Amino acid sequence: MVRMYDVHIIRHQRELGGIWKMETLSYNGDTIKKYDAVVPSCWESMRGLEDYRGRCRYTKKFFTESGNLRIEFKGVSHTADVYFDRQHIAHHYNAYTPFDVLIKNCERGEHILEVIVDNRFSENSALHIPNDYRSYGGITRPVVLENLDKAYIRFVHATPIRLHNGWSLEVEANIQKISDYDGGISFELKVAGQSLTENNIKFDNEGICRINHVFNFDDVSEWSPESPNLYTAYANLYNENGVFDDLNERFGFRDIKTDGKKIILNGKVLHIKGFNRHEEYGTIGCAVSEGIINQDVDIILSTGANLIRTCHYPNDERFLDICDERGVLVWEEAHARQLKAKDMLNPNFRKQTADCIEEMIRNHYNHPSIIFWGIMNECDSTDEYGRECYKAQYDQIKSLDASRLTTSATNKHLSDMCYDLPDVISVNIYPRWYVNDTPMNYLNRIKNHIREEVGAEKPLLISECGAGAIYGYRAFNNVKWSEDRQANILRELITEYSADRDVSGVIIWQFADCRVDDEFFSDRPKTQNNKGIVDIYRQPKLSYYTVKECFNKISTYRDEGSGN
Ligand code: ADA
Repeated sequence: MVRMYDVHIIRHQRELGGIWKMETLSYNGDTIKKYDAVVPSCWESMRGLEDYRGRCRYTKKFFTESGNLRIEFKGVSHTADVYFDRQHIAHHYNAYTPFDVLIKNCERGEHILEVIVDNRFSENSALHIPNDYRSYGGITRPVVLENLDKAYIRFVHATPIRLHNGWSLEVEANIQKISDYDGGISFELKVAGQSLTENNIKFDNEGICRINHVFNFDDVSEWSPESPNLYTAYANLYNENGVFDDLNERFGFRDIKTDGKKIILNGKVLHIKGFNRHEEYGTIGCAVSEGIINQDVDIILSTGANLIRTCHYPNDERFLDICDERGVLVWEEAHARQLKAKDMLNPNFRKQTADCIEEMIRNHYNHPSIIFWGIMNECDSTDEYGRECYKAQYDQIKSLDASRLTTSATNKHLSDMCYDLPDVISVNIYPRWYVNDTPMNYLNRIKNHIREEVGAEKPLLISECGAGAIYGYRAFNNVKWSEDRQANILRELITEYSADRDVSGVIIWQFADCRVDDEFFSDRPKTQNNKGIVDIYRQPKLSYYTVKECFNKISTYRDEGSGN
């Protein structure tokens, strides 16, 4: 399944899934071994390739009618070179954002699609580096083949704006012409009982038509965690012969902003209680199905949590669709974790980051569940060059989407030079685990620094805190790595931090144990990050029950005057 609802009814779309021929490649491109691989999947889920870091060639033959094709890859980990009938047609870096390619005037018949996939670490890869999560290999998200007509709707972005007496909805449509066609093309958009029609639309010399319009609504049903009401903008392209393309974009009337040290959702003071979640499951790796995604959301909602942070990269659109429908708030993060100065000086860094941010926001713009765009987790924010990088990314985000809040999780608490840049300050802290200190002593030092030395009067989030536990290891003496110790630490962290009204919420590190790169933390038990409240197969540790007990005592909105 590609998405959780019908994005297209008219446009002819099919998933190029099933078995693809796959072969591992030597350094100079010779075939080492052949496999029958399912797409989407990780090659690490295939016998003998559990630790493979290298290149593979994927091949798929398919039949199509003549005309214009569009092939969209939802995710290839981590670098893709795409060949169509042996011609190189696309290159893409980064596992976590979609990319597409147009093939004009394709002949009717059978064609060959080949993808060379590379998950190696090298100078060519500034963001996929040895890390505390695994950079998997493979075509890990769905591939979609579309048969297009003379033009198609690239995207429709809907921005809801809360007014004193209702809502407005700013709509931007982007349409691309494909074939030389001098007949009239019309555009129609229907949303919440209102419609817009543009006849005989005009294309610029790049073949793009941009349409902007503002709708006004007196009364709508807002999107919120407790009432995730969704609407759909139905867009069509048509001519005298009828409709030949469509795009149906879901969105929600939801307003997120800050007011001093508070985060305000639909006019109410938000109190975040959440989890950091890596997109991964057991031996399946990062190619998780919608069933596994929904199971994770079930477990997370059962604890009383109201937010998931997509640490540390953009997630699959099916995850965002499910969060939209089930009312889970999302901090979606551009791809970066603990990049040091040398990594940020990689000549590919600036472009690879900018591309990731652009693709993330263009493709995920309409999801009401997303309230934060996050960047640069624990990267180098302590010198002028680092600050310049952070500022460039925040500026890019605001130029693409001014309707959401920006943030970045830092662990350079007393030396960070970027606290003035984001809308929300976020700190990763591990008292009782990495630091032998009480939760409040540790936090108060940071708060005093931020308030007094930086003078930042803005919301503060605890974006990570937690402890490790080996699933199944119980102990009377509260020893490190026992489930008992982890549960006790999480109880103390949640109890202390949720009572601090200077803090807008806490996001536990982490939801589930996950595999780490052998080259990074090979001394981690089981080569996993073991701070999950469930293990890699979602078996609950004692801490699941503890977090559930604590989170369910906390309401999603801070009722002024009460302690919660
Ligand atoms: C950091 C980092 C996380 C994870 C965590 C840990 O805060 O942001 O990705 O590595 O530490 O488990 O140590």
